[in-house]
Amino acid sequence: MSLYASASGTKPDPTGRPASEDGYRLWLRYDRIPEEAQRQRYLAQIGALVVSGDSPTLAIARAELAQGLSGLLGVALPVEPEVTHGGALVAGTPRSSVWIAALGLGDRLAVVGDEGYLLGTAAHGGLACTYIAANTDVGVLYGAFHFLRLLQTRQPIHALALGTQPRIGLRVLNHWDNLDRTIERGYAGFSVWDWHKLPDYIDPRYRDYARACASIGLNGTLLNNTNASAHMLMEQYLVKVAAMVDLFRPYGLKVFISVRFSSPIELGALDTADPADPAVRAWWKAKVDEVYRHAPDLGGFVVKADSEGQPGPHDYHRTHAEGANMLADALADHGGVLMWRAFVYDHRSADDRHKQAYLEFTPLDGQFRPNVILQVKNGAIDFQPREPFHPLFGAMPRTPLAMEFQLTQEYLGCATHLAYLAPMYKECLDSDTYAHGPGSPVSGVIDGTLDGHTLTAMAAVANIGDDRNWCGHPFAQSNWYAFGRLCWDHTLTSEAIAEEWLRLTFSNDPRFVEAARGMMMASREAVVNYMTPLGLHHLMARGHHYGPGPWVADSWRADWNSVYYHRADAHGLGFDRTASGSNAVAQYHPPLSERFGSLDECPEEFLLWFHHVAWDHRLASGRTLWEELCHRYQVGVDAVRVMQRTWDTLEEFVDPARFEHVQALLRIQEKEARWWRDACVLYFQTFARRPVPAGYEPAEKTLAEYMALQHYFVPGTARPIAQPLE
Ligand code: BDP
Repeated sequence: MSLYASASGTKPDPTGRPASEDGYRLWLRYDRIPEEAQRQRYLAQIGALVVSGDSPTLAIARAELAQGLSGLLGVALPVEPEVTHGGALVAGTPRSSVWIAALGLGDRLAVVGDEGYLLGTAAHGGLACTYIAANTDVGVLYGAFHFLRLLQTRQPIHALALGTQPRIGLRVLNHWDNLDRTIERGYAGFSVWDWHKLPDYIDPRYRDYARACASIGLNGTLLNNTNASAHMLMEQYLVKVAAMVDLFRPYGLKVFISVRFSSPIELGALDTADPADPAVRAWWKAKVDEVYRHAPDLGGFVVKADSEGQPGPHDYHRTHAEGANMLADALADHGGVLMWRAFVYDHRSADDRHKQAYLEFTPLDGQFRPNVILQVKNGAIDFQPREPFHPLFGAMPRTPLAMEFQLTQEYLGCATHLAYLAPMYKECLDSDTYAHGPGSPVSGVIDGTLDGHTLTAMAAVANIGDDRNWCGHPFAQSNWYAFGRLCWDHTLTSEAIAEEWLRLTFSNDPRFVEAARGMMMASREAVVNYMTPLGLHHLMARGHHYGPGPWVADSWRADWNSVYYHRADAHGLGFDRTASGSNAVAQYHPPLSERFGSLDECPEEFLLWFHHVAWDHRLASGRTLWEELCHRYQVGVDAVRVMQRTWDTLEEFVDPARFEHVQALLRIQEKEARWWRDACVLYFQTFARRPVPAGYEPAEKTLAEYMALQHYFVPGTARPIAQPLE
C-alpha cells in the first residue's frame, strides 16, 4: 500500500465538519464508519480475514482488504492463514484457498468467467463465513474492491448472494500523455508518468493509479499520446514501458502503447513505411518481437493513422485494412491486439466531415485480421457536448468495434466545469442503431452480442494528471469512475453510479447524496445548453478549444472552422445533413435516417446537427428557433446557478477544502457560462437580425470585445498554436 494512500485522512473537527481532504484518495476512502450500530453489525459478521495464496495479485487483494476493513471497522482484523472460527471473510480461488474449494461453488463460478467473482455467505463444517470467490486471482481482487464498496456505501452484507462479470473484454484508459509530460487535452496538470526517471524510480503514485483502475474493473492503460512519437519504440523507452508492464501486471492492468505508422522511416532508416513493402513488414516484425522481449504480456498497440496530419497507409495508396493488418500480423505472434482508430477525416475531401469515417471504413468490413478492433468515437465529429451516435456503430457487422469516449473535458469546460458525463455515455450506448431492426443498441455492438464478436473493448481518453486530486475538478473523478463502472456493466444507470460515487467520495448522508446527485444529473445538459444547444457543435475557440468561437472562419482547413458547422445565414442556422444537403442521415439505418432527416420528427436536441432551420421556424415550445436559442443559452446559465445554490446548502456535509474548491470552480463555471451565452447570442444575432426576447439578461460586453479575447497557454494545447504576442 502506498504512503500516499493514507496521507489525507479525515478526523472530525470540533465544529462537526470533516477535516479537509485533498481528493488524492479518490473513492478509496476507508474512514471509520461513524454509525456505531452499523459498524458493530459488520464486525459481528467479519471478525477475521483469510486470503490464502501468495501470488502478487492475492497479496494486493489481502493488503487492500486489510487496509480497508481496519479503516472502516476501526480495528485491525486478524489476518489468518486458515479459517479457525466463524465470522471470517474468506477470499480466493478454488486453487488458492482450501476453504473456497470446500464451498463447492463450481457451477456458479463457471458462469463468471476469468474476471468475474461471487460474493456470498456460507456455512461449512459448522463455521459461517462471508466469501469472495473467483476463478482467477484478479477476479478475487475485483471482488475485494466490490466488497469494500458495499461497506463504504453501508449496504447490508448478511445475505450476500451475487455474481458478476464484465460485459466488455478490454476496458482501457487512453492517456494522451507526451514523453515530455505535457498532456494533449489534459487539464489536471502534467503527466503522472515520470518517463525520465523510469525504470529506476517507480513513483508510488503509479500503484495508487493501478489500485484505482482495478477498483472499478479497468484492465488496460494506453500510456502515450495517440499523436505518437516514434521515440516510444526506441529501446531506451521500451525498458521504461517494461517497468510499467511489470508494475501493473498484478493489478490486472494491461499496458498498450501508441505507435507512429512511419516509425520504420524515423527509427529504421527505411525510406518508406509502405505496408506492402517486405522490408517494412520485416522491420515491424523485428520491432514487435523486440517490444515483446521487453514486455511479454503487453496488451498491444493503438494507432491513429491518416488523420490530422498523422502518417498512415494512405500515404502509399493502401487502405486502413492493409496498414492495420501488417501490424496485426506482427502482434499476433505475441497475442497482441491492435486498436486502430477510426477518427479520420481529410480536409481535401469535399464531403461532410461527419460522413468521412463511415465512407472510409464500411467498404473494409470483414477485411481486418481477428486481432484488430476498430476504435470509434461516440460521435462522428469529435467529442462534442452532444452528438448523435457514430453511424459506424451498426454498419460494420463483420468487424469488432470499440467505443471511444473522452473523459477529459476538451469540449466541456476543461477541468473547471462540473459536468458528470455518464448520462452522455449512456445516451450513446443506449441508442438504437436499428442495424438488425429495433432493439439493436450501440451497447450490443460494443459488447459483441449483436454480431457475435468476442474481441470487445471500451476506451476513454483519460482526465488524469499530476494534480494532487488527479482530475483537476473534484467532481471530474466521477467520470473516471463512471467509465470503469459502465465498462463493467453498461446497464447501470447514471443515477446509480452517481450515487455510489458520491457516497464513496464525500458522504453517505442521504440529504447530501440526493442533492448532489441532482446537481450531477443536471450538469451535462447545462453545458449543452450554454455551449451548443439544439444540435449546434464545434463552436469552440480555435486550437485550444477554450471558450466560445462561433465566428472562427480563418483556419486554412474548412473543417477546423466553426462556420463550417453552424452555417448561420440570414435565413437560419444549422448544417443541412438531409438529402437536400450532405445526406449524412442516409448513413443511419431506417427509421433513424427518416427521423433524423425530417424537420418535424428530428429530435430537437439534434435539430441543428441535421437541419438548416429558418429563424422563425416554431419549435415544440411554441418559440421560434431564434427565441428558443436565446432561451436555451439562458437556461444553461440558470442551471449553473442552481448548482451553485445547491452546493452552498451542502457545506455541513463536506470538508472545507473540497467544499471551497468546488464552490470556486462553480463561480468560474457561472462566469464562463455567461461568456458562452453572450458571445454566441450576440454572434448569431448578426444573422438573425432580431432582438433578444424580453426577459433575458443583457450581455456584459459587445460582440467585438468577445471576439477580441485571446487566451494564451491554455492547458492541454500540446500542439503549438501560432498566437500573436502583442
Ligand atoms: C481531437 C483533439 C486532438 C486529438 C484528436 C484525436 O482535439 O488533440 O489528437 O481528437 O482524437 O479531439 O486524435
